[in-house]
Amino acid sequence: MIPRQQIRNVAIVAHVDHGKTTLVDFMLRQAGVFRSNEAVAERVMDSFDLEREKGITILAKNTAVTYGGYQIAIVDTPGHADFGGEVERGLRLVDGVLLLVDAAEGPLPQTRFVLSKALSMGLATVLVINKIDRQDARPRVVLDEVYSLYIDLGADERQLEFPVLYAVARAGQASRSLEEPGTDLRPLFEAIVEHIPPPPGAAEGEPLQMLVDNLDYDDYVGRLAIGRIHAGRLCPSMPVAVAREGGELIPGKVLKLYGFSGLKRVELNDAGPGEIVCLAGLDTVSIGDTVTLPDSPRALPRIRVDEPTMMMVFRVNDGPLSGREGKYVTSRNLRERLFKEAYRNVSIRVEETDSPDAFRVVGRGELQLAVIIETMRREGYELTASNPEPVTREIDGKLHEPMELLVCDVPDAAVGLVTERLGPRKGRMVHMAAIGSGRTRLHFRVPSRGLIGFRNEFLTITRGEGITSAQFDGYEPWFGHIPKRTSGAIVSDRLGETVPYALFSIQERGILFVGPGVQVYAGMVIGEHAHPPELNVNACRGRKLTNIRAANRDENVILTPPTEMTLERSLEWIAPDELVEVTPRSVRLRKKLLDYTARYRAERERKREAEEG
Ligand SMILES: Nc1nc2c(ncn2[C@@H]2O[C@H](COP(=O)(O)OP(=O)(O)O)[C@@H](O)[C@H]2O)c(=O)[nH]1
Ligand SMILES: [Mg+2]
Repeated sequence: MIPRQQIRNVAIVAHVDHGKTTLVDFMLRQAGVFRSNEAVAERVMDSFDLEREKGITILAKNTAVTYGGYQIAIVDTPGHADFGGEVERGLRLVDGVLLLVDAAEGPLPQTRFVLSKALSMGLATVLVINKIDRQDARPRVVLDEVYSLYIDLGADERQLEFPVLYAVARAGQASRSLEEPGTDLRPLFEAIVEHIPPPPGAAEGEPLQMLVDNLDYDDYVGRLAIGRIHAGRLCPSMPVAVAREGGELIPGKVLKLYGFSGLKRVELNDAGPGEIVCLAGLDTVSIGDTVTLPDSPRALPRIRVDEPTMMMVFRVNDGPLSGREGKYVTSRNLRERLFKEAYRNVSIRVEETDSPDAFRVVGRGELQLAVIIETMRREGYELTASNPEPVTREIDGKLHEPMELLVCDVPDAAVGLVTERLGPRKGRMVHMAAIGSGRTRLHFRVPSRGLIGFRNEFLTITRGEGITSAQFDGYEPWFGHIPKRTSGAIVSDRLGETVPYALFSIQERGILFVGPGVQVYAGMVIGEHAHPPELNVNACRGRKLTNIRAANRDENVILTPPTEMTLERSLEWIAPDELVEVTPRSVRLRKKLLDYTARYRAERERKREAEEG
């Protein structure tokens, strides 16, 4: 058991890309976790496939190092707003945070979110102004901006006395002053030991209380519960009880007890208050439960996270090509998998619908839902997903919708265009300021649904030079109609394989999403057309062959390469009467109603209703 005074539990929080996971790399390295000749992947904590591919952190994960006789547990957290629930979950493990802020970008929406959570939980903070090596770094201005943020968030005097470090995480250097460049991370470790308090003690003889904060799985010992001991003592083969939601108490036994050391789990003989541990043997445990004693149970407050704001309907893939590529295609497969997701992901909710084949999946944003779909398709699932919709609320009898605070850093020349494009999306500018280097920072309040598909548009109009991020920012009365997409769909009118000759003429009518030799079906969306709602085409029509023509039938056909519709792009692009069909090997777009006549009738009906108002 580690004496409580020697424990420091700290989370690293920041806006996305401000350098959290890189800093953890060097903390692990400088704490001697790796052998000097050991090859270690960059951002080693981003161990999840999708994290490595996207270059972002998706799940909060913990590790631990020893420094000068102290056990420092480190929780790396995601910086993207969609994964805010992971930050809230991670903060329940710690007594303080390292708040990282990029010396050029300064505090951004997620900085505000993570700091507001840390301050409201009364956690100690250490400010790390990172990336001071950047050409456009402005550390002094950024320090002022961070101070104003603390004050704006209502930090009390004690919370305002935070130490400041200047760092180059990518070089493993930190320093207390800008004048003296750092050589290693010792000043950071010192600041953690000095300024992050040890975990609060628990009275001798207090019954065991361990809050389950995360779940994992081990092929040998099965489900693992990760959490922090708040009181009492834990050891292997000890009888315990799991206090569940609603007060139910499930008896169990600790099979194995582990601590964390670097990237490894190490077996422990016992552990006490303040330690973050991992135990095996409780197969029904879920996040938020308390592991306590059967004869004197004492549950801790559960982990509550902010309400989700974005919803999609996941449905069994009932398209003509369903079941060809996936292992899991039935509604029973889908239900089991989705409820398992909700079980281990605190910021996801799954709800039944009136159809046994469809489930409402509610989360923090498009990216979070897209990550779930991508993970499931890699596991072998097939499904269809509807376009993302905001989760509305009735407040004082009036329909309200979720709002976002959108911050855009753009080259000065793009200010007008960005503002103009946010107009029809009901975006209102609330603040504008120059941030140097010919760039302007714009703040908008926008309905969440107004931002669906905006990310790609923003990158196009700022030619990739803009940075944008958004953060949930309360509710406002419904803003009325926001056009999701002004263009129409090019729809295949039959089942078959696309041929170059047919595509050649279709491509003049719009942008194609498919090339030749692709399996299509009636009702499948194969491109974008200038005029809504749709253009029905035969993409499988070959050239009428005569003897003369057979020889050189396709020589004059030049096809424009199709626009690749990634999963995220597809989810942003589809209209309410369309779906994204997802299988392990394909992402297709389709109309909800595959039959043209049925769509025609539905469109007529819609128009009639619109006229009747
Ligand atoms: N210039 C510079 N880049 C850095 C520094 N620290 C991290 N980066 C880069 O910033 C990017 C995002 O880093 P990451 O650790 O993933 O950020 P996170 O999203 O906060 O975890 C990566 O390309 C890093 O190499 C630094 O001190 N200076
Ligand atoms: Mg990260």
